[in-house]
Parts: sequence; structure tokens; C-alpha cells
Amino acid sequence: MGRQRILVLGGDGYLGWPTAMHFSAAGFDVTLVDNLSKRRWEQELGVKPLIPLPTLLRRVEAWTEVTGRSIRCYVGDITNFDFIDSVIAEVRPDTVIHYGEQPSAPFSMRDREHAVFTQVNNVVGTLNLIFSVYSHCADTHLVKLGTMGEYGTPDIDIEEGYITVTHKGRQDRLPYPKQPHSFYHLSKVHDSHNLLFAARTWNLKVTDLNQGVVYGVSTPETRLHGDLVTSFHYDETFGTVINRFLVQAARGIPLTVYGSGGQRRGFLNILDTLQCVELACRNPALPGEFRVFNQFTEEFTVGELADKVRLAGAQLGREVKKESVENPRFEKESHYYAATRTGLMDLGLEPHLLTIDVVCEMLNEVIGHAEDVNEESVWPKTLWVPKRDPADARV
Ligand code: NAD
Ligand code: USQ
Repeated sequence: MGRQRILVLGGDGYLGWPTAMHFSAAGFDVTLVDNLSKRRWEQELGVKPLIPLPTLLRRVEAWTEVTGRSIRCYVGDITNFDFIDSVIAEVRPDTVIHYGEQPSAPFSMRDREHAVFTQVNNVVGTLNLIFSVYSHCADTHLVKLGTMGEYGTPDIDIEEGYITVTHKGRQDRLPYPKQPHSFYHLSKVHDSHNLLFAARTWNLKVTDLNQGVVYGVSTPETRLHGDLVTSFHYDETFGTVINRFLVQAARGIPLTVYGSGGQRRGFLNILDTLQCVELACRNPALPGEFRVFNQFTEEFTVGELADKVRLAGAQLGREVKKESVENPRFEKESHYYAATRTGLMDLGLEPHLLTIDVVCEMLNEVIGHAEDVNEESVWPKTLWVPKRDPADARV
């Protein structure tokens, strides 16, 4: 038997590039696909990752120079069926890890154009993948990155994908209700429904990883060479909350806690993203199964995160302030939150937790690049409920 073939979609991204290297280092036969659209969206918004990224070609070359291993690479758009279909036909992957989507809630909430783009890009890309895998290699395991935000913040415990409901004396195990809080998160809900349908109807093997918010600057592979770094964002559109707080702390900007800071979410270290995805790949779903794992290791409120970063700052001799800014989003700031996450633990996940030492280590890494931060891009501007100009009102 040859090496397991892994196809990473979105392999130029924050998570996709470290994933491609991680699987390559572990001896898998890795191919990646990306249309470099994230780099174009950065240009459109005038933002940059904290550490400048080499081209994808250079990254792949550097990987071979440093490790002697190779990662095959296709540049193209998953929403172009002919393109992705030809890649699937050629590679015939054992597993596809699908990260290749527009990942930002604020990007999707900018205006109609960005909401439509996000949903078309994400939903059509996944549909194309489903059709192509069904026609060329129906035994392939589809590992799809979903998101914890698909569930929203219901007033009951969040289960892993399904809930058993008793209604008028009858009982069924049904998909867990989804109440997401952005057009981006909604695109993931639509993907989940399409994948569930395809698994049920065409007997495909699917794992939906409902991932929480990821943090982290580097992985063992990104540290091997300056050209192997990953794309770490801190701007209001693409930066996620812990990564943003680290950069704000490094620059002496007060931490931008949205509203009261009582929003509670699931979080995980980028090292655990790699671990979880590998566990899912090594333990595939069964034919016809739409398996859902909630992929996070700890829950915090935004305020608690800010306090951790302040504490880490103090240990490094820096005063870090936090500031409540008017919440640009439409979300609950005080709510119940308890989500189940046993599936990946049962497969052997060993979490890396967000201790103050870990925050200090990340803060130190970020401080090394603090001079290059563009403070202009940090301040939140995208409103979930745009202010209406009365002059525009239609009668
Ligand atoms: P990212 O933007 O850094 O990576 C996504 C990559 O996909 C980019 O390189 C982009 O160019 C590529 N891409 C997008 N649309 C494409 C298309 N149509 N064809 C080909 N390539 C395309 O995002 P990320 O943070 O690495 O997230 C990866 C995935 O994980 C996303 O699906 C995201 O929704 C999901 N996720 C991310 C987080 C997080 O905190 N980063 C948490 C939960 C889920
Ligand atoms: N927040 C702040 N201050 C900030 C930035 C964010 O208080 O400066 C708050 C937000 O209001 C929100 C929480 O922090 O309540 C998380 O925001 P985020 O931007 O870190 O995360 P989110 O928009 O949910 O999206 C990110 C990724 C997305 C992924 C999702 C996982 O961008 O790709 O799907 O995390 S989850 O949140 O579990 O759905």
C-alpha cells in the first residue's frame, strides 16, 4: 500500500499551510490547492499579515529545501468545477481536508456584495467538491472545517451535531438547531446541510469539524525556516480575538473588548487544530456517515481572555490596558454557553491549554514584529447593523 494521499484545500491559509507541512512531515503524500484569493482580499482591504508571507511557490520550495520532502501544489478556484474536478480526478485523494473558504464574519457583514460573495464562494466550492468526489472517488473521506458559531448561543447545552428530540410522544435524533451570528457563519451551516444530504444520499464519508476560535503564531514546522511562517492576522476583519489582543498588547494599544466582554466562545491552540484534523483523518467516518465533532479545548469569555493577556503582559513587565469599545456586532454579551466536545477527546486529543506561560510565549513572538504593525487596521469598523441615513429612506 502506498502513502495515504491527502488533499488540502485552502493550503495557502493560516491553518492550511501548517496543516500541509504537518501531514507532509508525518509521511503523508500531500497536495494542496489554493486560488490565492486571501492575498487579494488583503490588498482590497489594505491589510497585511503580521509577518510578511513569501509566495506560495517559495513556501513549497523552502519546504523541500529544509526537509527533502515535497508538497504538490495547484493554484485554482474551487468554485470552478472543471478545475477542482481535474485535480480530484488526478490526485484521487484518500482524504480531502477542506479549509478553502472565506473565513471572516466581518468580511461577510461589510455589505451585500461581500455577503453574497462569501456564501457563493463557500457553498459552491463545497458543492463542487461533493460532486467531484462522488464521481471520481466516492470512498474518499471529506474532512470539512465547519465552525462552533454555526450553533450560535442557545440557552441549552450544545451537542455534537445532533440532538435527540421528543415531540408529541415520538423521538428522533435530529441535526442540532443552528442560529449563527453572521452571513459567514451561515455559509458554514449551508455547507453542513449539503454535506449531510450528500452523505445520507450518496453514501459519502464526511466529518464536519465545528471548530472554535483558533489562536497561535507558529507550529513546529513554521519555525523551521523564515519562509515557512504562517499568515497571522490582527486587523479587524481577518484577525481573531486572541491574536488581535496579543498584537494590541505588544503595541501598547488598549485591548478592544467588544461591549461588556461577556461573550463566551470555544477556543483552541493552532497545534490542536493540527492534532484534531490528523485524528479525524486517521479515524475516518463510515460510508453514509455525516460525523460531527466540536473542535475546541476550552471556553472563555472575551473579558477573561483580555485578563489573561494583561496578566501575561505584567509578567513581561508591560502594562496592558483593556477598553470596552462599542460592540460593532449583533451578539449576546451575557448568555448561557456549554458545549459538548467528547468526540475528539475519545479519539485521543491531548489539549494544549491557554496558560499564562503560553500567552507569554506568544506575546514574545509577536513583540518581535511589533514595529511592523499597522495600528489603523486594528480599530473595529464593520458594523453588523449599519446606521441608516434618513435621506436614503424609501417611502
Ligand atoms: P484563511 O483565509 O487563512 O485560509 C483559507 C484559504 O482558502 C486562503 O488561503 C484562501 O486563498 C483559500 N480559498 C478561499 N476560497 C477559495 C476558493 N474558492 N478556491 C481556492 N482557495 C480558496 O483562513 P483560516 O483561518 O486558515 O481558516 C481555514 C478554514 O477554517 C476556513 O474554512 C474557516 O472558516 C475555518 N475556521 C477557521 C477558524 C480560525 O479561527 N482561523 C476557526 C474555525 C473554522
Ligand atoms: N471580539 C472582541 N474584540 C475583538 C475581536 C473580537 O471582543 O477585537 C469578540 C467578538 O465580538 C466575538 C468573539 O470575540 O464575540 C470572537 O470573535 P472572533 O473575531 O475572534 O471570531 P469569529 O468572528 O467568531 O470568527 C473566528 C474565525 C472564523 C471561525 C470562528 C470560530 O474568523 O473563521 O469560524 O472564529 S467560532 O467563533 O467558534 O464560530
